[in-house]
Amino acid sequence: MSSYEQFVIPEKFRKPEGVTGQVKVGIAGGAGFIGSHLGKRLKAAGFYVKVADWVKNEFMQNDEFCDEFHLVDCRRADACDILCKDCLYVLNLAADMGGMGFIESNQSVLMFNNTMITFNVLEAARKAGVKRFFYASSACVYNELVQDTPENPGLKESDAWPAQPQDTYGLEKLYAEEMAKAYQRDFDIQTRIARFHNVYGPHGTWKGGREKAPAAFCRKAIASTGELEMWGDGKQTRSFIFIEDCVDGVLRLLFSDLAEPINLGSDELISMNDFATMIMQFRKDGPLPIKHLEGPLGVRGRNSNNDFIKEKLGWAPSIPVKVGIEKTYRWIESQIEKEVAAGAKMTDYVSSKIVVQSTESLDKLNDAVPPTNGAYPSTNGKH
Ligand code: NAD
Ligand code: GKE
Repeated sequence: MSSYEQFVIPEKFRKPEGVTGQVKVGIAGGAGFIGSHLGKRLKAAGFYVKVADWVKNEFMQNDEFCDEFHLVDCRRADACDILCKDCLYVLNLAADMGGMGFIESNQSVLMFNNTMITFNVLEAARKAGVKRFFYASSACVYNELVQDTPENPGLKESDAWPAQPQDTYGLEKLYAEEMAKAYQRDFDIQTRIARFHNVYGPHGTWKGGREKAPAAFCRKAIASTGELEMWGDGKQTRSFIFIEDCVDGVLRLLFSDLAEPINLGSDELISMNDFATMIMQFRKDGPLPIKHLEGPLGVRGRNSNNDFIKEKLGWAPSIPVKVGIEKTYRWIESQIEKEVAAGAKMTDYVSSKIVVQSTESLDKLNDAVPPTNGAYPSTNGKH
């Protein structure tokens, strides 16, 4: 089955017996990249979408992806109660997250923040009587020892245990998975867990340090002139899933019977050198030489094994990376054009930053408003 055929949510979930009016769905982190795409899709399917996020979406008005927006901090139980009230389904997409320029240099703060979010959203969902719960896990849960060569044959779901994730980001995700599984065993709540493998597409973070390789390479290919900078020797490998496949996969999983964590990723493995070269084909004057720099590298090779998702859902992501990355490139090009017209310089975009850890978000835990000074740089300071 092609992923271009969008999943249609079965009527029994859209109009369940005994529910009058629109079914309410809550999305924690719903102003973020994946959360806002999911909100848009759920709204179009007829759901009433509630979003809780501590920032507003940079690229869309609230009514494009939700019916109700709560500017709140999901590390707080009271905020999560507001989100989950009257919801039949809840999706937790909130996390303090980013690519290699963020997760390696922010190990303590992100672990605290994400643990608080994990606890509070799930417990609020249980208290509110939510029936189905989705948790956004990550390929970062996998044991680093099975990711130490570029020729990764594909990580199977069972490769997560025995556990040795590379960073605290992955360890927290693994713990959160276990918590969701335990809630399902012990309480009247169905939990669904997907391990995303590097999701990319329009509206994703593309600058500031939290962006991942797809957006960073597009941005640099657009702005660079002599050479394109890259962390590492470029022989490290990954697979990348386009946002449309990701949204479709989340909905297929949420409304399925599959209660075990599954990979939600592409199995199209590519080296960073080949990926950057592919992206540079979209430049008017062709590819540039690659300049390799020291930087945070992550694992040596990571790929998704999709046997389990095919067996259980009869579907797997299939949008070729070349197709998805061209759409992403064109979108980033339009963002750069806008910023340059407003006074930015092309040279602002040729290097990637590493986000330095700050305790600002910890210090503001009990404040009514989220931190504003760049603790969440994807907002450009807008709240
Ligand atoms: P994102 O940063 O665009 O979205 C996360 C959202 O969570 C943001 O809007 C952010 O403001 C919000 N958030 C963070 N802390 C919050 C808090 N305390 N209270 C309220 N909102 C808060 O990232 P994304 O790419 O959309 O990722 C969504 C989820 O998927 C995250 O859980 C992430 O860890 C997971 N994931 C993403 C990828 C990927 O490649 N994008 C890969 C693996 C896992
Ligand atoms: N971000 C980024 N920016 N990465 C670069 C850059 C750059 O400018 N130049 C080279 N790279 C290299 C990184 O060093 C890494 O080896 C590879 O590209 C991929 O980096 P990434 O996209 O930032 O993130 P990873 O795939 O290593 O890890 C991400 O995995 C996801 C799950 O698959 C995590 O950071 C999480 O965002 C997420 O859980």
